Amino acid sequence: MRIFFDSRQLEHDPQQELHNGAWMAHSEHPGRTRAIVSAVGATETPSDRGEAPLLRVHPADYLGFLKTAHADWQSAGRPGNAIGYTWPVARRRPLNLSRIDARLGQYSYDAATPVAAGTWTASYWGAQTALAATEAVLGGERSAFALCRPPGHHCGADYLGGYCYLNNAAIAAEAALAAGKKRVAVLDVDYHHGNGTQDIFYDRGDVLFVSIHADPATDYPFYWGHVDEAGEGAGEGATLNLPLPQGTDFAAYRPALAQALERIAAFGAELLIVSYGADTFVGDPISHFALDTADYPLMAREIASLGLPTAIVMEGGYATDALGANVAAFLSGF
Ligand code: SP5
Ligand code: ZN
Repeated sequence: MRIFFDSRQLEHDPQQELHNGAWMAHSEHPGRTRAIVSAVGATETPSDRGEAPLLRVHPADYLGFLKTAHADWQSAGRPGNAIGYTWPVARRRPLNLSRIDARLGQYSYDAATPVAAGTWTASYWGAQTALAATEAVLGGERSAFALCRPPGHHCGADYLGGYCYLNNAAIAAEAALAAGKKRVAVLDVDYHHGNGTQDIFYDRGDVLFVSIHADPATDYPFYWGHVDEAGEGAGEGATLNLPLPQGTDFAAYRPALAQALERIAAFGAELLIVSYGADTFVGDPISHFALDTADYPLMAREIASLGLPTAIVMEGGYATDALGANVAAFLSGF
């Protein structure tokens, strides 16, 4: 399988996240990616397709914010990483505010997603990595892997969150549509609900979003990923959420996966994007499912049995010591 990776993604090195009321070392660190690189073998560097494919998902003002947020933070005399502390919950509207704290609140939804010096550069090359893998499957590859970092599935069109800044899976889906595909499916198997991807395509009938994840009643991101979220307008029925309880092992995961794949087949997708998170692993330090390394090839084989051209995009997975083996195991199933 062709594997795409750009080492500039390592330039994102966030220092801390707010967790249960205290600052903790950030879970989403460059060592994750190094562990995957050393386990998967040779990788290809993506070429630069520019900002146009990013702008199919994210508005220009959001990209502008991301590019300068850390420098603006430093100009305001602040130490460390840029992070918000006030959020416009009521009647959020596109005010053109200049104070960095106001801009951070406008363009984010949590305090777990700092903007560091290398965040824009890393996110940009992460998106290019997703585009390269998508182009490979559009060009006839059966499957390709985008080793993206930072992850993408929690951020929406104009907000960051959940360790995510650019939505790599959504950028990939839009690229496939721009290349002439009529129907694209995104299957999100990260432990956490892919709220950003869901939001981007919620009212769209051309992109099916299916997610298997920890029940948001107990797990981040809490507000999204409940079973009754099924899309709206032209997207009515083109969102499917399959939340599962903490403790779920692969035997209990499998029926949900079968239901997800049935829906994707019925939708008539011409291309599949898989948001793959290895945080469903039993040893993940911030998650509570019980899948094992040996389950990932089985999971992948079932997904591959759809017979669709498939671009796999890396999302979460925080058990760094097992991460390389888990990703390699998943890819081996294709
Ligand atoms: C892409 C992805 O998997 N994002 C996950 C976002 C989870 N956000 C916060 C979960 C709370 C756990 N915080 C633990 C901090 C320990 N350093
Ligand atoms: Zn996750």
